Amino acid sequence: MKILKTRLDEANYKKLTAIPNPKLHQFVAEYIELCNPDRVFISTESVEDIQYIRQEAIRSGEEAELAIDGHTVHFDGYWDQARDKENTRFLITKDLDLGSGLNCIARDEGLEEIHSLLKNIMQGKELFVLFLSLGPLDSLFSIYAVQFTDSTYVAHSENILYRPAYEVFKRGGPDIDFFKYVHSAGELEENVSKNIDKRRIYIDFLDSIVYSLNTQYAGNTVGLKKLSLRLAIRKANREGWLAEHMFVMGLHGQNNRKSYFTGAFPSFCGKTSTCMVEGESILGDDIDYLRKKEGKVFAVNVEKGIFGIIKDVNPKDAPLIWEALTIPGEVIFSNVLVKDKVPYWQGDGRVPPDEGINFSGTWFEGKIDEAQNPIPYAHPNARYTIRLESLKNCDSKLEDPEGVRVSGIIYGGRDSDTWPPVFESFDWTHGVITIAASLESETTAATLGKEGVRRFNLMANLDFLSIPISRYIKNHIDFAADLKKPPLIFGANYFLRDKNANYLTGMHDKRVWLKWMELRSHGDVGAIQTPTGLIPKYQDLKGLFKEVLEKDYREEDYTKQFTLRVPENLAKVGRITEIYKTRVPDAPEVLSKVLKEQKERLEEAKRSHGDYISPDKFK
Ligand code: SPV
Ligand code: MN
Repeated sequence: MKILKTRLDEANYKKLTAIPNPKLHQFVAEYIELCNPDRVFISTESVEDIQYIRQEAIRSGEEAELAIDGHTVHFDGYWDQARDKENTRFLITKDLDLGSGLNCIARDEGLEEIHSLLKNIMQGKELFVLFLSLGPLDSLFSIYAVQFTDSTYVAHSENILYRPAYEVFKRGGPDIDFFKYVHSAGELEENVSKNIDKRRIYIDFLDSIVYSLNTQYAGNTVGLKKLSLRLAIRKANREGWLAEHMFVMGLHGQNNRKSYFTGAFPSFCGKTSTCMVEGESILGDDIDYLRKKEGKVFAVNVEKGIFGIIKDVNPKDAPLIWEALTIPGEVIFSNVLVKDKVPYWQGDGRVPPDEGINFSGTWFEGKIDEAQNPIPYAHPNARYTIRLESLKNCDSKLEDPEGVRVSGIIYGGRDSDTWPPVFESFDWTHGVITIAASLESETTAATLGKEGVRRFNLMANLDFLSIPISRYIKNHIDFAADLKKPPLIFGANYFLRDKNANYLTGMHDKRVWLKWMELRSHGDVGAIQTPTGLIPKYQDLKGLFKEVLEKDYREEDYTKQFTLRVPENLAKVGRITEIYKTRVPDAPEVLSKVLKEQKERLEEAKRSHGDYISPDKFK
């Protein structure tokens, strides 16, 4: 308390001590001493405090105002445009078993390194302390969190993306348990983190703290986003629920019926475009918590905003996001091109200017980087940050502390040749194993390295796993195994191609696949049983194409899309079996059994019908 009294001015001391929580005071004092900021701002949820952070973001230069009221732009450094997997490490002790394949460092060594990097790192800066909630307030799902940051951009983003919880901390007294994040952008040069070689994201489970240093990119810095997902996966593991890298959306069915679905897709595979399709409603695009109650599964969105990929947002393909980005209101654009206070990005449907300011500083057509590579006018991972409520299709249950009842779970990846556009598993365990735990996605030009290489990414959550893979799969299998009517599990693939590499489905067809899944979750349509799962009947899809897209759906298109590709499916079972055999030797026994059964069904079908089996053979 003595430290707090000397380091905080009277108003901020009052705000902090209005929360009667000694653990919190201890934490704040400890890191103020270490980081040594010039000033400390304790943020309540008052309009003035929220407004102060917005203004400071502009005054400090981490954000700049754009032409439209409420819009700002932020740039991350040239080498700070994405999550840093290499320098994201778990601090481990001898008795902390994370299994193999995770990036770890001994806790003593990691803490020593981090604490020495943190020493005086905030000198000359203002520290912001924020109180926030993961999930809706006052709910069984809520996890509370305290964010330390010296970045006005990070503080501002958190206020857009998460629910404020200062009042909850005040009411909760000494009993509130919370996640903690200590972030510093480090030394800045032209408002971006300078010491990228000292970028570190260290996760300490024993203290529920994540440290993030010398970076500004939100995926590395915004504590409640991916940093908390790693902490939450461990908490969920202890407490018997699931923390997932999933959207959650409402699908609108007959007679005003609404059914909620969640969905996991690796980055750049159509996740946001799925939960944003016309005619349905969105609760969240990135992270959910799932819990069971009275034999049913419920989900909440951990966030209340979107930190979304802006590439390809244009009036035709993403009209609702486009609208939210072009009317007055709070929006942070990041890593776009700015000319005359107007932001431009790839795929926005406009002709970009040939010069402006971008993530490389002053940019001009033909500019190259140190490695002689051309610098694009906007980064492919450029983003926007908005509140969900600024979208017309925001679902009314976003803040419901009960969450929404989950009818189905969708897993999708970028897959040119194996999965059909949509299919359902035989049951929960079959879905967890052959769809979720078998999820792969092909690399795109947007990621480093070769294009079209398949990457294993179970539940699209591999980057965030903080428990052994075997345990994570077992938790999924167990989660709904005791439910009479667990959510249905579906696979989706928007990237299927024919032999000549032509896409077999249209951009908007996902609207039909979603409607079919909604009908299935109520038992309103039948399905055809194939060796890998249940697929739609032609007549049902024909009706839906007419109803939803006003399109005549031809049987020959259906046949091409839903033909069972036996060699590709066998190859997939082989790959996945091998991955588990080598990387997860302790995987639950049922995994190899279910994969083996899938293989046998495929081999039998091949004996009867050959390599490529049209759906009518299974009728
Ligand atoms: C993702 O890459 O899955 C994102 C963006 O949602 S990030 O915040 O970088 O994780
Ligand atoms: Mn994500």
